[in-house]
Amino acid sequence: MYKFIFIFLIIANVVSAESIKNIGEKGKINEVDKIIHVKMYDNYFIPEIINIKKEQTIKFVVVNYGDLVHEFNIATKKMHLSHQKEMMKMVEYGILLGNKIDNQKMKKISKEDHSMSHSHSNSVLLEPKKQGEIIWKFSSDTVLEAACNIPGHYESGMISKINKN
Ligand SMILES: [Cu+2]
Repeated sequence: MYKFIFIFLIIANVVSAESIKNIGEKGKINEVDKIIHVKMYDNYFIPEIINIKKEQTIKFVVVNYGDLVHEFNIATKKMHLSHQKEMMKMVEYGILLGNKIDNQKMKKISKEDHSMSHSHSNSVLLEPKKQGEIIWKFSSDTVLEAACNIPGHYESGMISKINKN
């Protein structure tokens, strides 16, 4: 049984408030149009294509079925690429281990380096067997993809295409 423990973490995300607006906005629970279940494996997502309509508010229920820590992050390709540098730093600091997140270390280090700990509504970082969720309103025309930015995962295909039609 999967324990429904939510870790709404705490992603080192370099996204500014302005670029967040560019990709949509945090959705409201009472405005959810559709629920999409996302399964994380090592290293891919199911589904690989996410079909939504513009202006819809989607609740993503994300479960990590892999043996590694994974991220589900909704952003532009450019944002993912810059976020990957932050994730690399989290690995170097020893915050992000293969199958674990050292939350205590993250807390400690983030006091000095804020990019190491702020939580963003467009992403969730999950240890194996954990579940999380994102409610996102797709209010922009920007081309988006969902991706995992843990070093090596994006390159190996941990991306889902987001189709707005
Ligand atoms: Cu991953």
